[in-house]
Amino acid sequence: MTRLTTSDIHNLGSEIANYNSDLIKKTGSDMRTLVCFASGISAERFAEASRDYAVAVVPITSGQGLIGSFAESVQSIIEFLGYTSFVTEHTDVAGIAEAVERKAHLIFMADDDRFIVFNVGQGFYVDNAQATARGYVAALAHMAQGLSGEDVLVLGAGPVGQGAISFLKELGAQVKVFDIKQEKLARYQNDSQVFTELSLAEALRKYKYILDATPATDFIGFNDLHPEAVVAAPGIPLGLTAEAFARNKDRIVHDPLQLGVATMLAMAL
Ligand code: 2YJ
Repeated sequence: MTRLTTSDIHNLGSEIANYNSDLIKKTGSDMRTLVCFASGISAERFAEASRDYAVAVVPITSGQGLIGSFAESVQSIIEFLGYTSFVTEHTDVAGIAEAVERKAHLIFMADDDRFIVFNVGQGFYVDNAQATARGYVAALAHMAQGLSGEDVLVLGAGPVGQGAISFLKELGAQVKVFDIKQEKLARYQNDSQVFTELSLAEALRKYKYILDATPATDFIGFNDLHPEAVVAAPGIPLGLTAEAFARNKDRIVHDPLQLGVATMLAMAL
């Protein structure tokens, strides 16, 4: 994932209820329902855990340093889902120590390469790429009213694309994958459930359901897409041109952080 900037996430906290309403409009389900589906837990379990779990977010200064309001944005997503959370006063290792002292059960933290949530008591972590993949597949499946037997084109076979492909297979979709780097497709050569596409232009026109897991920008124009295209686009920046986005916006789920973080939370329980 490309490094987020402050402008990608400014107002995220104050806009979260609108974001959720928009998600309901597009998918028929709210964020909570989607992340329960993505993580395979029940709505009851998700609600019950909110009473037991305290969540910390630790700002991390290493590498390129803090992203203004990153930790607070993560916190606002967690709180919107009904969980108690705090951003530690300290950063880095001291922040992790503070989170444990303040009895956090889950600790969110991100540097320039990885974004994880660590489950302290149970000793495992969930990576943002994996969670984002599952969250966006959940959104696509709800927009499509089920993906069993449906063709789905995955663009990009990096960590998010790979995670999406395995969840799509679980859901019984017919997975098609394209990556500009052909060597990334090698892992699917002997996979009878995944078909490798060699022409992006042909694949884009052919398939209605698309999951864009590339970090590339502006490479999908309005006329490139299937007329009824439905798109889940976790990649930052967006692969669709401004025109393609504007003309399909009721059938596109795309955000900088929300669905990925919400799914991390559900998967970490
Ligand atoms: O704590 C902070 O404010 C910063 N260290 C946050 C850095 C956030 N990291 C990113 O945006 C990177 N692109 C890593 C995300 C990996 C997602 N798979």
